[in-house]
Amino acid sequence: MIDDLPKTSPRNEDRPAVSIVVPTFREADSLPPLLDRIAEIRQAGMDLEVIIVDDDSNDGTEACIADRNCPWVTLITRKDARGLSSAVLCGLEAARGETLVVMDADLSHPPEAIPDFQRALDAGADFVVGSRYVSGGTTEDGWGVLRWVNSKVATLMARPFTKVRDPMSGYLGFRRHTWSDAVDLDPVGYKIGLELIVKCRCTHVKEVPIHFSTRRHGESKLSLRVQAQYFVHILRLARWKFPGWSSFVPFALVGVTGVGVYVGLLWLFELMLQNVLSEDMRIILAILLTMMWNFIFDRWLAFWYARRDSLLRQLVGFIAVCSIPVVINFFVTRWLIGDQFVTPAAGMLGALAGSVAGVVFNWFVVRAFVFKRAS
Ligand SMILES: Nc1nc2c(ncn2[C@@H]2O[C@H](COP(=O)(O)OP(=O)(O)OP(=O)(O)O)[C@@H](O)[C@H]2O)c(=O)[nH]1
Ligand SMILES: [Mg+2]
Repeated sequence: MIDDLPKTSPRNEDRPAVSIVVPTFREADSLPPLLDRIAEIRQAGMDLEVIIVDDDSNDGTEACIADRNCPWVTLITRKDARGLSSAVLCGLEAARGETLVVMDADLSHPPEAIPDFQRALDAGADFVVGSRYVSGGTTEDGWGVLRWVNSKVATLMARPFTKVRDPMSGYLGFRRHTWSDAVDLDPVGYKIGLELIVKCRCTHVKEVPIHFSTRRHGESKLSLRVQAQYFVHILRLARWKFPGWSSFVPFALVGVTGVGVYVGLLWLFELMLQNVLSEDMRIILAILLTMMWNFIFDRWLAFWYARRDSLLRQLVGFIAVCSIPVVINFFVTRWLIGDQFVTPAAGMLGALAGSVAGVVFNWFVVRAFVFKRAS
């Protein structure tokens, strides 16, 4: 029995107070019990609609919804599009309520928590998460070690973006204006909650404890491919939220690999080209090839946003900017070789001297003049 509901009178005839968006793929067996439980909340007085976004499951979902003939349930069947996050965004577009809730269809998320979501929003939260990891939240037994570790690692990776204890939760609530203020939503992967918390710039996130049940019907869609997409998602969020660090850290790491490449090339050329090229020429060749290495990986990893610009112009600019550390590298390497150091060691010290001179200066200059952001 659900009583003492927060006040959610409809704003007008056509608009319900709460819209519940339920992405589904092959969940026909879970939908009837889910809708029965939501119907109880409606009967208790909460004005809500349900929007089911199904990716053409062909498992009886359409017949199930048609048979129930509930005016407050809308089924959107996507014929071509696929994916959980984009299904959620599609449902949010169609939702008419002032409060928006997103939940799984498989009964993992108890709909009875929705009034608590509304209360939290009324109390000033700008985002609500149904959480397993706050006091009062629980997870049904039966999670294998692998899944538990998986969830913990994923949660840890989300730490730089939010302090929420359960950012992996797919049970979410927020007001319409929070969602419509979101910028650059990018529905890659599975974790639409994390995407929304970051891109809606939510500062006051409230976690409502829930009991997370294990699904009774159907199969999990959390495949290995979907989990791999999470890394891409985290990378994109990092680039969005911390663009400076997301550029500088790969730039510095590529620089470190460049030292290794340079030393390896010097050593290789000494073994293979000693009788073909002079020492100066071998150093210059190693430097040029290392510069190519750095250019390719910097362009790919550190200055990803400028990959559509002219490659030739960027290459020329990159070589010009690198000329100072390159000259330092050349003379230090040349000076040390044969004196007290064998070639690879001299190369290492030369490259380090060049890198120290170049890492911060080069990054700023290359960023400002070579790999420019589109305005
Ligand atoms: N429309 C749509 N819904 C999806 C898609 N993938 C998953 N879903 C739905 O998203 C919700 C979460 O998916 P689940 O497979 O339950 O993922 P999970 O909760 O992490 O995994 P389990 O706990 O094993 O169920 C469910 O309601 C799915 O039916 C998709 O590609 N398209
Ligand atoms: Mg599930």
